[in-house]
Amino acid sequence: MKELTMLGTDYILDALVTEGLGHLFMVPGGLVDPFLPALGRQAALRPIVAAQEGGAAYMADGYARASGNFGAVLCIGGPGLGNTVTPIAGARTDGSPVFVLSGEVSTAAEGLGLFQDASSQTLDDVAVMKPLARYSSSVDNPRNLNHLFRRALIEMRTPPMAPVHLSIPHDVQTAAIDVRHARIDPAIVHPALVALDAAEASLALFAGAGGKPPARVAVLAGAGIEHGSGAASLRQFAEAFDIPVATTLRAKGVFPEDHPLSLGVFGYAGTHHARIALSDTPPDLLLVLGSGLDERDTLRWSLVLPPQRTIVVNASTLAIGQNTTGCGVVADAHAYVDWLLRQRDRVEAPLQSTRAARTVWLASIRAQPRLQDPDHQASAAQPIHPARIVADLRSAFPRDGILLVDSGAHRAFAGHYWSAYAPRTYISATNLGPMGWAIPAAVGVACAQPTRKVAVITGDGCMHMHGLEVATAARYALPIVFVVVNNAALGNVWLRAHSEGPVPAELTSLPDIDWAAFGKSLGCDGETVRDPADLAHAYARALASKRPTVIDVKADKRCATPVADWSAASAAWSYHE
Ligand SMILES: Cc1ncc(C[n+]2csc(CCOP(=O)(O)OP(=O)(O)O)c2C)c(N)n1
Ligand SMILES: [Mg+2]
Repeated sequence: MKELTMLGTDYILDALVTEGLGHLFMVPGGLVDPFLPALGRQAALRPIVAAQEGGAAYMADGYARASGNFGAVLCIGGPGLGNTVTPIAGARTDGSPVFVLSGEVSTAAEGLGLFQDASSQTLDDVAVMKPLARYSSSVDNPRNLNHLFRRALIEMRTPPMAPVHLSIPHDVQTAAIDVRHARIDPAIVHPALVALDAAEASLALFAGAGGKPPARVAVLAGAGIEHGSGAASLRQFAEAFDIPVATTLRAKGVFPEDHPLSLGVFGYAGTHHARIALSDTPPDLLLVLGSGLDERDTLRWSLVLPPQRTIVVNASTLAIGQNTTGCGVVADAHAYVDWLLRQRDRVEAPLQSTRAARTVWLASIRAQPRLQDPDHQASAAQPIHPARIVADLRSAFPRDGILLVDSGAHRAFAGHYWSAYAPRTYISATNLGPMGWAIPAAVGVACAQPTRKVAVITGDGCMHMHGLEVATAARYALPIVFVVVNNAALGNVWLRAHSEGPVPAELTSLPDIDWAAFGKSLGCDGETVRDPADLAHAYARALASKRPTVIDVKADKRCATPVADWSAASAAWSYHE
């Protein structure tokens, strides 16, 4: 006997709630009209209406990253789905699980010339998403809804996680569905699997060749350890044997950056400590946990990975096989570290016997400067030095607050001068770097973590792209602190272009917009800061406010980004080496 009948829309919303979502990011439109009354019936899912579908998709991405669950976005097909293309590409390259639901004309009307028809007969929304999402399909029959929805969820959450897309025709949205979604067991989609033969082989590297155990053992932790919630296990392992830990920029915060064993970020905008430990003289044994080992994570491939001195742990075989001929372990990074902790008695002797030597090594590294130009953090210059903007925000911001960082020169200043103390507290779209991402993504983060402080470091160029979403933060009373590093330039590009002559300099300059007035006009608080001495007060007021605040900080575009190590590695790099 059929217990219950619901509409397609109700089935979908109920399924999202069953999977643990509390928010749905959306922009309404005719092709998803049936969802509006359905949202009225579903009290457990709060709809957040964004200014633009791209913003809604970025919000879903931010929600996914801050919650550790996934994020969902609802929009019309055609123009609405088109607006999500860059956000979904960004989610794909950063392994962020975003579920895109787009509306479509009724199956019986495909290709007839209906307004906004983007079915497979015309613009083909499903094909648009195919190269970006791991799975993109139309639900062309109500009887397929249940199993295609399950499939999309599983595809999305299977490591490495990826966005997925379902196109829901109008008649499927309004069809009667006589089945309910049953929650997918997390153990199925995120199994704690470790390839045991390879893991066993990795133990031999801890013992060392010829009975001489490696002393200079270090860890490079990437996003995989964050996805697997492995930060606590990593810390336990590092502390058990005094092993120093660097993180990639994408994983900044998975190991507390004020911990005595922290080397900080290795790679783009990273620390001197991480460079000295990992690349100046390669360590005796490097354990790479869940890093894709791309250009930025490897300091432009200046990270040398000698076969007998490297263990690379990754859920993706490709990430291992493409980057090393050494010891590769196909495993979730968290599962591997837990496995290693269970084998503790087998690595205890070599790691304890080398502990003193390792401590001396680390002390010699930490005796050297960690940051490039640390005095810039206290600069009293006007226009304001971006390093000062970052440093004063860090001082004002709680340890467990969540910072989002956008794309531009400000990303390098934040990456270098910010210290993150916990996983998922430094969030950035690292691999694609779409400008403006952080502004809407912060709305998603604030929805996922309503008790935490949320701040954004963005640029004026980024504000031009997605700044309107501060209105969404105001609409839903999310007290996000938006710090606009306003240098009246596409600063990152200007730094390269201005020496090429007046035309390149003009093309990369922007008008000096009053972003505080812009924020106020949209329901936010607004502050303009010209004197660095006023930063602390502006931050304190914004953090105490119940409304979002847009802080327009007049910044100096001429400040070089703190990427000297990166530039040196780039100068030395050759693809054919
Ligand atoms: C969508 C998109 N378009 C273009 C770029 C190329 N780009 C990278 S940084 C940048 C300038 C960013 O300007 P702004 O937000 O003012 O930050 P600033 O560099 O001044 O700190 C540009 C144009 C990009 N990353 N993303
Ligand atoms: Mg700028």
